Amino acid sequence: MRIDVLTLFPGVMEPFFAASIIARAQAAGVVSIHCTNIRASATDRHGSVDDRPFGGGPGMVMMCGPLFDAVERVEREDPRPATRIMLTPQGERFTQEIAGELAGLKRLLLICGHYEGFDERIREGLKPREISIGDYVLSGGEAAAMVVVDAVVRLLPGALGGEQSIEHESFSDGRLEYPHYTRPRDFRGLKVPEVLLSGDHDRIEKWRQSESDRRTRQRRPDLPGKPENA
Ligand code: 6GU
Repeated sequence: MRIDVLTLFPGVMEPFFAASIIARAQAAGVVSIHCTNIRASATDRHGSVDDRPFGGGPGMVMMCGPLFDAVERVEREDPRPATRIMLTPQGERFTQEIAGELAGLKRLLLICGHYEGFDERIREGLKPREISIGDYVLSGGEAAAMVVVDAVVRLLPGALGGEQSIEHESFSDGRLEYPHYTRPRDFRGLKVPEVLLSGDHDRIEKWRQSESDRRTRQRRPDLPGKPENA
């Protein structure tokens, strides 16, 4: 997969993509991530990418020209058609299901805005899929784009190593994950549940299922997950 990110702050994002699982996935050839500064497509001598809103009002608006140019330039760098995604609080809510959908694509182009918003003709002209990561306002799309890239890349075959770790994790089946423990067995009087030390894999599996169900009911009754083997 190839992922392009258009942003005014490539320097904020690059270190994130150069660490941990995303770095490993890139080194393994599973994904390549390219950040492009929208400002490189500005046409005036000040490098303007935003301007005052017609009709007045507060804040600045992302201009059409530099963004259209940046999209067209970056898309020409690779013949595979890119799925355009705009990060905006007005988009559909990002979920694990959408992450899975995006992970099946060959090329993503993420567009990060700043300021008060995008000129509406960016939506009309570029027809991006609009994604929000939740009901709160960020000062720009960068943090949201990092969330989306992280959630997608770790689903790509070969990105994680032990692929079975994905099957059991929270949200993969609409439920929360069961609790985990590691050494020591007794930490300041806090004990590891006996069942996990029993070596009885049937019992352990049943315990994990029931803890997962209990957590989901208690914390996230809105999730669709149904108790398995019930
Ligand atoms: Cl994608 N962008 C911004 N600016 N704020 C957000 C968001 C995105 N998702 C939630 N809040």
